[in-house]
Amino acid sequence: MLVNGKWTEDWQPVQAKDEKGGFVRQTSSFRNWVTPDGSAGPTGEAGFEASAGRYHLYVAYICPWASRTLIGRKLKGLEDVISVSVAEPLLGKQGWRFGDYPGATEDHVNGVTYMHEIYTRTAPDFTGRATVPVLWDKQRNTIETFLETIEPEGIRPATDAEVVARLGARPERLTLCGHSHLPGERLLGDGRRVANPGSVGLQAFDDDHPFRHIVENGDPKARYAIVESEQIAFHAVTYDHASAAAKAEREGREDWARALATGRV
Ligand SMILES: N[C@@H](CCC(=O)N[C@@H](CS)C(=O)NCC(=O)O)C(=O)O
Repeated sequence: MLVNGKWTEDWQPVQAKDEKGGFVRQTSSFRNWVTPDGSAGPTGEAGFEASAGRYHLYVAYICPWASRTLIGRKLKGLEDVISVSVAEPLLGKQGWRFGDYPGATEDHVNGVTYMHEIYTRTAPDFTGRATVPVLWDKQRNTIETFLETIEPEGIRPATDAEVVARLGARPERLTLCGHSHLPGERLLGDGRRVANPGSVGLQAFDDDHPFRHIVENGDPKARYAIVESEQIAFHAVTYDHASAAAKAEREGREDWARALATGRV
């Protein structure tokens, strides 16, 4: 199981029994509802709107609860609407695994090897079992980058439709975002704007979450932006990047040293 986000090996699942030996169902950790308009259901957070292609189901065929969700998906005609990844049919030392056991699949959405990684992606300090089934919201996950979308093929500019979906009903005329370190601005058809001021500290990096991708601004200047009465001015300033790179090198970060010196990985 996971303890404060760390996988605890050799833990064997022990299912609770009542005094007659009957099965006691454990309370699910994430219990939210998908509703027609994203309003709250009886429990959990609001905001999970029914939307074709938005959700991904993680199952293991050996698990009766997971199999029931597959039956429900089939009976409701949702096979083209909800995608599925299938874990291998054994609970190993690290729990459910995506691998090459016949009938199992890779994790098509997050590219993880173990189911517990899905839990810590949502709740980095999660404590509890990493069970199947899980219904995963692909849209919220991609909010980590706003003006870009990260896919198995790498990073690409988000489409306007993706940016609109991430903004939801936010009324603000200007939304500032971060994380990708790529300065830029997007004006949407409804007049709302989203801007990324860029990064002061790091002009290039590579990352493997949620998929391997590379970000490069191509020069070492520090980026920031100033917003004044709805106008955003982007700045790229020269500074003593050589000293910063030398410090990174002294501290054993050659990757950062190169990124600081050149803006490339
Ligand atoms: N919260 C789930 C629990 C389902 C469940 O217990 N799944 C089992 C397999 S049938 C599991 O993933 N066990 C993993 C573990 O206990 O570590 C539900 O009620 O739907």
